[in-house]
Amino acid sequence: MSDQYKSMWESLGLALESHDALLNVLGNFYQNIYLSQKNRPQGMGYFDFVMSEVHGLRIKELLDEKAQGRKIIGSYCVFVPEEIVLAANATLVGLCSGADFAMEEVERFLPRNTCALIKSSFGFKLGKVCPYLESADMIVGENTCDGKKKAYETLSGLVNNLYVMDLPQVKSTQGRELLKAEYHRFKSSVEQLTGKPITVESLKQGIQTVNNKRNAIYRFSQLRKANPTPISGLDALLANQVFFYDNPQRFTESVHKICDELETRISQKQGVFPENTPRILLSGCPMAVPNWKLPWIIETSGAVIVGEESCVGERGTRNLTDDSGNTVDELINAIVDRYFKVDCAIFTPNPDRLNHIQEMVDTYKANGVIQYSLQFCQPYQMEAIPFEKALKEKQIPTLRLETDYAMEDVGQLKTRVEAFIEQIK
Ligand code: BJ8
Repeated sequence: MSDQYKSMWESLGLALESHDALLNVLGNFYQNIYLSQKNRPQGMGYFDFVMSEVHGLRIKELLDEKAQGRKIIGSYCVFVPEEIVLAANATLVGLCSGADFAMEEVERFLPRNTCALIKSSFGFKLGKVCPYLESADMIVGENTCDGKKKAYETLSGLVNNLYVMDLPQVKSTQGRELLKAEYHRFKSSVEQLTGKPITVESLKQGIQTVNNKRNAIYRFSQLRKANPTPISGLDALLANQVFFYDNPQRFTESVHKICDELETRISQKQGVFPENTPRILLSGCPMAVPNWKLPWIIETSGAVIVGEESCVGERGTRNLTDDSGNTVDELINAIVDRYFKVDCAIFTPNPDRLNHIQEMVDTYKANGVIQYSLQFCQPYQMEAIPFEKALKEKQIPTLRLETDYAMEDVGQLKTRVEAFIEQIK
C-alpha cells in the first residue's frame, strides 16, 4: 500500500517513515489477532478490506470528496451529532486513537498520568501519522472528562481548526438546554464551514442515514444472543470501530450482508466457539482502533464477548432519532433527545449506565461482566467500584481491570481473566 499512496500521504504532511513503521506494526498486529481467528464469517472479508485500506483507499475517498467541495469533520466523541454534519454536506470521521505513538514528545505537552486515549490522540498529531486528522477541515473537541477538556486547550495550539463543544454533566432541564444550545451553535458553525444551510429535507436525510446505520448495527448485535455465538467479540468490535470511519451507506449495506450470513449460521447452529462457551459482557471506556488487547486476551482464554457496553459499542449506537419533525428546530430537538440519553460516565449521577449494563447482561445472556478502564480514567474507574458492588448483589460475576495500550501487562491480565473465566464456568 505504501508506494501506491505515498504522494497522497506526502501531500497531507505525514511523516512517511514513522507512518510506514506504524502501518507495519498495525499490519502484524491485525494478522496475529484478527486473521488468525478460526471460523470467521465470510462477511468479515469486507471489514478486513476496510482495515487494510484504512489509511489508503478511505483517505483517497475523503480527499476526492474534498476536491468536490465537501468538508471533512473529525471528532473524538459520540456526542458530536453526525446527523447535523451530513445535513450540511460534510462527512464525519472518528479521530480517537488506540495506540501509543511519539510518547516522549506527548509527555512534553501532557502529564504522564493522562489516559492512553488522550495521549494517543496527541501522539498521532505530534508524530504526524494520522491522515484523518490531517484531512479534517474542522476538528471537534468536547468538554467531557477533565482530561479531555484541558487537553483541548493544549491541542488548540497544535492545530488551527479546533472547535470545542460544551457538554452538560447533569441530566437536568438545564443540562438539556445546554446541549440544545450547543447543537444549535454547532449547526451554525458547520453551515458556515460548508456554506450549505441545513434544511428540513437535508436534516431528515441526515437523520435517516444515521438511523439506518444504527439499525444495521442493532440487528447485528441482536444476533450475538445466539448460543453458540455466530461471531467473535473481536470481529464485532471491529464492525463497531469501522462504524466511525466508513461511508455510512456502504457500512449499512455491509452490516446487513453479514447479518444475513450470521442468521444462516445461527439456523445451522454454527458458532465461532463451541456451544456454552462462557459469555462475557465488556463494559467501560471506548476501544479505538487498534486497541484490541483485552478482547484478544479474553477470547484466547476460553470465553466469548457477546456485547460491548461502550461508546464503541451499544452505548454509542443505541437509540434512534425521531425524524417526524416538520421544522429544523423540531428535528434538532429530536436529535437532542436522542443524544441526551448517552450515559457516559462524565454524567453525575449516572444510574442509566448501570441499568443498561444489567439489561445487556440479560439480553445477551452474559455469564459475567468485565469492567474495563484505561489507567488514569477517573470517570470509568470511579463508576466501576459501585457498579461492581451492585452487580455482585445481583449475583452477576464481575471483574474490574485497568490497563493502557502497552503490551507489558498482557501476562498479568491473562492470568486474571483466566481465573475469572474459571470462576464463572
Ligand atoms: S461519550 S466515553 S466518547 S467522552 S478514557 S478520555 S473519559 S479519561 S472517552 Fe468518551 Fe464521549 Fe464519554 Fe463516550 Fe476521559 Fe476516560 Fe480518557 Fe475517555
